[in-house]
Amino acid sequence: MFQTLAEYSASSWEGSAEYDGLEAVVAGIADGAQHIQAKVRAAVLAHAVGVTGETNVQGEVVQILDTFSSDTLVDTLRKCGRVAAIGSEEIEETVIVGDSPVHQYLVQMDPLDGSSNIDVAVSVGSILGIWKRQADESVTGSTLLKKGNEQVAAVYTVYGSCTMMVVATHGSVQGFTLDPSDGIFRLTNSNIRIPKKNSCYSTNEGNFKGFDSGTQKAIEELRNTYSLRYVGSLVADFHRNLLKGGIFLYPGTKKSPEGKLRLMYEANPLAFIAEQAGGAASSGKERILDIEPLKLHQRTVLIIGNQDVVDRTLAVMNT
Ligand code: AHM
Ligand code: MG
Repeated sequence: MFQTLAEYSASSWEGSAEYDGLEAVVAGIADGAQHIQAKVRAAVLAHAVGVTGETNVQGEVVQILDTFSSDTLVDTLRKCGRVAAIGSEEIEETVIVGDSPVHQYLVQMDPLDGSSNIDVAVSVGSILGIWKRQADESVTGSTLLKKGNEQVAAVYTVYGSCTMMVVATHGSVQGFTLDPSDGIFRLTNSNIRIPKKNSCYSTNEGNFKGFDSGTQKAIEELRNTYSLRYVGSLVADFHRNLLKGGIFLYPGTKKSPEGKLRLMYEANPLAFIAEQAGGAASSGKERILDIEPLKLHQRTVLIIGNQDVVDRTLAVMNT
């Protein structure tokens, strides 16, 4: 029998000072993910695909499901009673929830990553980084600006051919699959380690001309060595590479030197998960988890996956 998420959380975190209250936060995410996956699967029939007519803080078109996913996770995280503040891709300012001693956690999230793929039934997901608040730390807009290496946990979900949730804490990466018969997440992929063998590279080859010459050289080498696999949903590309081995790159271009992806709620959580699974993540200049954040919606170049292939790629890029 597969262990349930609740059983796993209780046996791993209950009574631990480092993870006190994490069980409630992860249960809140699981609850939100269930609602989101149901809405994503029913979206076309419920007339819930398409745009809201608004643009988000990054100037990107907001989908109806982006807003639904953000509101849902803010609500379930608020209700879990352990979260002090939330940063969301869809919300310009920090959402401040509470500052009593039980509000120990800070969450940064991309509520629905890859949402431009929804209309065509391609996998999307949610990405969340989890930090701890110091006991006496006040909760303000800048409380969320902590380095990735201070994360205590990170989670992503994939709404694909099945719904999966991957939960990482220090030294542990566990994969749970939603059982559609009873709505319970069950541990199906325990102790995930990124395979030693790298099988693919994932990047938007359409941007090739805009890359600098070092990046072009590195991609040409990857092209001649591995298969190309690119979904265009970071969470789905990352999930495949984590389970099968692979490297994902979203380099900067002349037009957007910092690339497209966001540091706090895309790069940091996935970098934390990759490192706990034996992989690596870099901005091309430094380890993702060491970047000093300056603003909530900051962008970064992201190169993430198998440690040896990330190292080799960086070496070629920087020669
Ligand atoms: P989103 O968070 O608004 O969905 O945007 C991020 C997405 C990532 O999921 C994906 O890796 C990337 O955008 C794809 O971008 P491109 O279409 O430029 O390849
Ligand atoms: Mg995203």
